[in-house]
Amino acid sequence: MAEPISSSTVPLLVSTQGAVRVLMLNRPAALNSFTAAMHALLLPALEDAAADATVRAVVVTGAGRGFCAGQDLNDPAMVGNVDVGAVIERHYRPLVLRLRTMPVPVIAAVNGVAAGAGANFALCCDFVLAARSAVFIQAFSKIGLVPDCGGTWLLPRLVGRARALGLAMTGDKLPAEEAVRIGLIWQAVDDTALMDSAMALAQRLAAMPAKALAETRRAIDAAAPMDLADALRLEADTQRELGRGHDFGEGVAAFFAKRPPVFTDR
Ligand code: T3D
Repeated sequence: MAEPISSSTVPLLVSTQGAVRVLMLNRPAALNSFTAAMHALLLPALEDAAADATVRAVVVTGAGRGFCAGQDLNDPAMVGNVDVGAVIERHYRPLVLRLRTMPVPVIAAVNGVAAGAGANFALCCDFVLAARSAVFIQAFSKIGLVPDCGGTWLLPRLVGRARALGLAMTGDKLPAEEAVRIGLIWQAVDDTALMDSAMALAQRLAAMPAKALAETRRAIDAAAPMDLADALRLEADTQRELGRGHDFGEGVAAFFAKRPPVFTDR
């Protein structure tokens, strides 16, 4: 299990509260923008959470007034004649694929501005809870790029083509409450209630059947390009597998015994 890291200069702070792993991006002076050093900690921290059977939910958040301003445009690894595609392949592709295949739910607690890859990093998570003062910005067009970190795939699926194009082409700030209204994120809460709300949701999810939740994400993502017949086949296959697991038996037994279930599959 990862130990809490206390040094304030470490770009990622990792802590554990019960069954919840909390990852805090920690470069507040640069709005927690991603550096190679932060990436070097972030993916392993997710791998570590995925491999630790005691972890049943993950919360990602940011230190200070911002959530994440995307790629650090000052990172020495980025300055000069850089192959931007290589940066995406090296850092963002594995990050997105890891997030979308985590064996436990991941919640983004967006405490402030989420821009560029920072916005799409949050949108890759299973739940996005945002402070009411937070804004989401597809900042890429302002620097001559297209949405990355999964943005081209996620945005139209979340809000439809018209809004995806509007957000991506203008790079305008989208306030948290408007993001909820258009279906981009799960919830906006008072700024002071953000972490308590995120932790309460995480603890609640941690008591649920982790494997079924991860399979729910996988099935919903996989069904998107399928026709109905194939999606029904996928549902049957997934239920067949889950039906053989401990958690299904436990859930049904707990229901009839009128007691809380204890789920363990992962
Ligand atoms: O090669 C590649 O780039 C590939 C990867 C691409 C993925 C991407 O994420 S591309 C998009 C990169 N992100 C951006 O373009 C966003 C840039 N930041 C902003 O537009 C603004 O900072 C915000 C709208 C996010 C917030 O504005 P505001 O007024 O609240 O804060 P600020 O004053 O602009 O920023 C505060 C500090 O953070 C400031 O530093 P200073 O002047 O106090 O020393 C600013 O330079 C720094 N900062 C903000 N964003 C970044 C950053 N430093 C480095 N990189 C950043 N992305």
